[in-house]
Amino acid sequence: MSSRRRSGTGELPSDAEVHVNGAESLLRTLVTSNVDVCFANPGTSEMHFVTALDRAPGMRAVLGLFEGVVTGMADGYGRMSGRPAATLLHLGPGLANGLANLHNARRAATPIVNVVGDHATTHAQYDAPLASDIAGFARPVSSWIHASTSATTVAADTARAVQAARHAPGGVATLILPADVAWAEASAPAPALPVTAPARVDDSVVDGVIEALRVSRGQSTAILMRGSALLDRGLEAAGRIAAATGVRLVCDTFAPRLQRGAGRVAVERLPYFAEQIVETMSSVEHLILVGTKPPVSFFAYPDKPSWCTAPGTRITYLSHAHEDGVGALEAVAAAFTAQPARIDLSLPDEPDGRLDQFSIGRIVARHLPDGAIVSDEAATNGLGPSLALATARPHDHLSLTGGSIGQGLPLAGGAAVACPDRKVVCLHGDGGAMYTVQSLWTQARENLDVTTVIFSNRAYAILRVEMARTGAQALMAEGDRQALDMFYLSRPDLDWVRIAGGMGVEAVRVTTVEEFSRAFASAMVQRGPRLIEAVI
Ligand SMILES: Cc1ncc(C[n+]2csc(CCOP(=O)(O)OP(=O)(O)O)c2C)c(N)n1
Repeated sequence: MSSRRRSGTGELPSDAEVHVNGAESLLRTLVTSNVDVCFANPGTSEMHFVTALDRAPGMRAVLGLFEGVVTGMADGYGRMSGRPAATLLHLGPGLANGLANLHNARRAATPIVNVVGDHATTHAQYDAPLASDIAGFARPVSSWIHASTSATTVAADTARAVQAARHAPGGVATLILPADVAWAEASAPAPALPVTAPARVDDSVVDGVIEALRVSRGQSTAILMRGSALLDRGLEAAGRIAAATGVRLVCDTFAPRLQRGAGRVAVERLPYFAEQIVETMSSVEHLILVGTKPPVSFFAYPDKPSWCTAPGTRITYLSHAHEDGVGALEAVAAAFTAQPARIDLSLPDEPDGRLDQFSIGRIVARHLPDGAIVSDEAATNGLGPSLALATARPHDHLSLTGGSIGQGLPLAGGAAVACPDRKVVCLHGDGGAMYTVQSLWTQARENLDVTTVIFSNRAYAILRVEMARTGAQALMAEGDRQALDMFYLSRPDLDWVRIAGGMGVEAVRVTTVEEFSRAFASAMVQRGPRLIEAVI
C-alpha cells in the first residue's frame, strides 16, 4: 500500500499533499541517504517504525532475537560494506542489551545509525517502568547523540545522523525516537547530507616520513597500520614502501578488517600478550603509525609492562584514525620506485593426526574459497587458523576489536547480509558463542551463507591462562572447586548440534580430522548456514 492517502476524488494526491508520519519520514530519509538495511528488535514504542518498514521502499529489515545480535550484525555489515546499517532498539533496556557489541563497533570505528525508540514526549513526565536515561546509556559508545523532539525535524535529524555515522573514521550515531515523534504527521524526507572525506595529511608530515625512510635502516623501522590502510589500496602502497626501503609492515592484533591471502601484501599481526609484543617491538627504533596508536598490553599484570614499545623508540604519526591514511601512504610510496612483494598461494596438505586448532586451521585454509570473509573469535584456538590462512586464497579477516566476547557470530551474519555473494566462515570459541547464540536463528531465517566452526573445548580456556598470569592462581588452595568451576563449561556439556538445530541451522559434531575435513569441505561448496562443532 502506498503512503499516500487517497483524496476524495479517488486520485493519488500530488507530491505536495503526501502525508507521512515521523517514522516513515525517518526511514525514507535513511534510504535516501543510502542506508537500506535495518537490524531490529522492536517493542511497543517502535510500532510506527515497524509499520513504516513496509511504507519505505528499499529498506530491508532483519530481525535479531537479542539486541547484542542486532548491534553485532550492524557492525559486521558496516565493516564489510563501508556504509552504515540502521539498528532499531527498544528504549534504554534494548540499547543496554546491545551495548557490548556497540562497544566493539566503536573500537572498530564502524559507521552505524543506532535508532533507539523512546516513550512519547508527553509520557516522559510519568516515569513509567521502561523510562530510563537513554542518552546516558548511549554516551560511551556513541560519536553523536540526538533525541528528536518533533516529527517536523526528524527527517533532518536522520540525515544528520547518517552524516555523523560516516564522519571519518566512522562511528555510532545514536538517534533517539520518541513514540509520538514517530506517529505524528511529519514533513517530507530530507535529502542526504554530504559525507566529509577523511582529513588530508599535511605535506610536511608526509615529507618527514619520506625523509626518515630514506635514512632508515630497513627492519629497524616499522609501519603499524589499522583501518582502511589494511585494505587493498593501503596495503599496495605500504607494500611498495616496504619493497623500496625494507621496513616492516605490522598491523594491530585486533584490526577491524584485514585483507589477507594470496596476491596480497604480507603484514605481520602483533601478538596478543604484552611480553610477546615487547619482543616483536624490541628491535624497532622508529615506529610509524597509520590510523592507530602505539601498542599496549591488553590487560595490566603485576610486574609486566603496559607500554610495549622499547624505551628509546621514536614514534611518528603518519596519520590519525580520522585522517586519510591511505592517501598518506600513497604519497609516501610515490617517493620510491618498487613493486610490492605479494603472497604466493600455498595451500596446506590435508593434515592427519589430532583434531586441534592447527589441523583445523589447515583444513580451513585448504578449502576456503576465493573472496571469503573470516569472522574470527576463535580465542585460544585462533593461532592455528591465522597461521594457515596467511597463504590461503584471498579473503577478509574480521576480528574482535573491543575484547567484548560474543561478537563473532553476529558479525558474520552482518557481513553475510552486506556481501551475499561471498562465503562467510565464523571461527568461534564455544564460550563466546553462547553470548549471542541467537545469531544462528537470524542466519537460518535470512538463509545467510555462513559456516560456523565452534571450537568446543568446553572451557573458558583463556581465563585459565590469565589466572596464572595475573598471579591470582597462587591464591588458590588444593581442592578449591568454585574458582575452577568458573572456567569449565561442563555439567552439562553444551550440545551444539541441538542448539543449532533448534534454531534451524544444520549442524554436525566432529571429533576427528577426517570428519572435520569432510564437513568443512562440504559446507564450502553449499550455500546457507551450517555449523560444525569441533570437539577438541
Ligand atoms: C562481555 C565479556 N564478558 C566476559 C569476558 C571475559 N572473557 C574473556 S575470554 C572469555 C572466555 C572465552 O571462552 P571461549 O570463547 O570458549 O574461548 P577459549 O578461551 O576457550 O578459547 C571470557 C569469559 C569478556 N571478554 N567479555
